[in-house]
Amino acid sequence: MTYTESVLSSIEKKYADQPEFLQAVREVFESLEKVISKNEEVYKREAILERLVEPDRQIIFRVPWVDDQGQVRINTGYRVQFNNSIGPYKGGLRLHPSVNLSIMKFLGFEQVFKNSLTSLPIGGAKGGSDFDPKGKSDREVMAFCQSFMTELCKYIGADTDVPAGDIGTGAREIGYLFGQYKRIRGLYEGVLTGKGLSYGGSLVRTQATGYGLLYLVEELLKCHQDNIQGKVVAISGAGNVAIYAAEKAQQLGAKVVTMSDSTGWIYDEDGVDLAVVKEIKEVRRARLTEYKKARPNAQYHEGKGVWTVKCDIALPCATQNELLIDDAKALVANGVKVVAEGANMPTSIEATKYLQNSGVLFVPGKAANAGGVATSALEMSQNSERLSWSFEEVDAKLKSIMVNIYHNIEDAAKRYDCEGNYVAGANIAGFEKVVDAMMAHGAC
Ligand code: NDP
Ligand code: 2IT
Repeated sequence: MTYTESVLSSIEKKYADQPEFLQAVREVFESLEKVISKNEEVYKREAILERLVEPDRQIIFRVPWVDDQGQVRINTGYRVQFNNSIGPYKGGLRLHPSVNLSIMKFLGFEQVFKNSLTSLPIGGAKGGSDFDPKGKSDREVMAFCQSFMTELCKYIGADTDVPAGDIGTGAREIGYLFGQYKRIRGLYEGVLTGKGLSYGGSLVRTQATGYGLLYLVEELLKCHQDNIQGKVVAISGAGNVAIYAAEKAQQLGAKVVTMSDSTGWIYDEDGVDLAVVKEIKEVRRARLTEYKKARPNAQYHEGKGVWTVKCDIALPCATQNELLIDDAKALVANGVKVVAEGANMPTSIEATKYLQNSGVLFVPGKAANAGGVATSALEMSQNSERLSWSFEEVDAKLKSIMVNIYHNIEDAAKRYDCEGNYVAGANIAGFEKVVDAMMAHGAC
């Protein structure tokens, strides 16, 4: 058994009840096999892989809050501080009923490599709660956020750990969380990113993940003597990442034909009307069923199915494991050329391999969606120097970071004889920087 296999086998036993975490580790370890084998004795002596898969710290806490009926409600809060070898912990907070330790750990683990790929000094973490913001009043969301931060504030800070948004955590939640942090700690500092523009937020952060995804796809196509103009794009999700991915795709001349939410999906052959989607999702926090009222020619379908349409580019931007083997087969049968992940781990390992073996250009989330956290790191820089940069300045930096990421992962794949395998390239390039810092810090 190689060193990589033996560490994987031991965590498969130890964390058998954490399927998402194991899925994320398996994918990374498979890519690292070649890198590790070049220097196996040293990595083994330094216990590099054992340290990579064990978070520095996992904080789990009770979150009590009072609902509008006066009932006390209890949720579980998490912050998994995974690895701070290259900078302060950084990563979002997810508020969704499915949140558990396995999901927090997979997201934290992915974040370590993603943050490394940005080339900025940020370590990896993730947090959140099984609280469901859907259907809650603003006051209930505020009560939850204040209670959550009352505990979380003991563990975070501008130079320690800087959380941000993720599923269910947007501008409203970040505002309440920041207010409570400031009140309890008495510090006005860049402890969260994704803040409002009036209190230290950065221009472009709202758009960053979606825009960054398209900047990377644009570069990928350019390097394959193609471009995005006139391409048909299928997008899943209708949240922060999906909306701004669609916006940039349209700005670059592509036609976006699908979007989805947790209950169904829309198909608009004439191209999705984003102003309608924004009004439904960002303003009214309603369901995509509403879309057809404004666009009678569009179709609305209950349940899954977004990957059954004919498209050139597929951008999964909703959640983990939303693109499975049958979806991959349907996409290939319909002639898809590019799949780039806006969400974290939306494609199963089996579906990923099928797409790669079918000649589809596949870019994993840790590279393709890194524009969000990269712009968060730019927000941290602005907070540190107490300045705000212009939209154009941040956007240009975001674009150059995404172009850089593409070339770094492409180069890493080439160096290890797997040209065009961007999964391997992203894992290897992300690992190289983190492992270098870990070795420099000694056994810690
Ligand atoms: P949002 O909460 O803004 O949007 C999520 C969207 O996905 C919503 O449309 C939601 O439906 C849908 N969705 C969520 N869970 C499910 C589910 N279980 N089944 C079907 N649909 C679902 O989140 P974000 O856009 O911020 O995040 C989307 C993905 O991108 C996540 O994987 C996240 O980790 C990742 N990501 C986010 C970044 C960010 O900066 N925000 C950065 C990098 C990655 P509904 O509208 O019904 O709630
Ligand atoms: O998955 C992610 O990269 C995010 N949710 C964004 C994290 C951040 O700190 O901006």
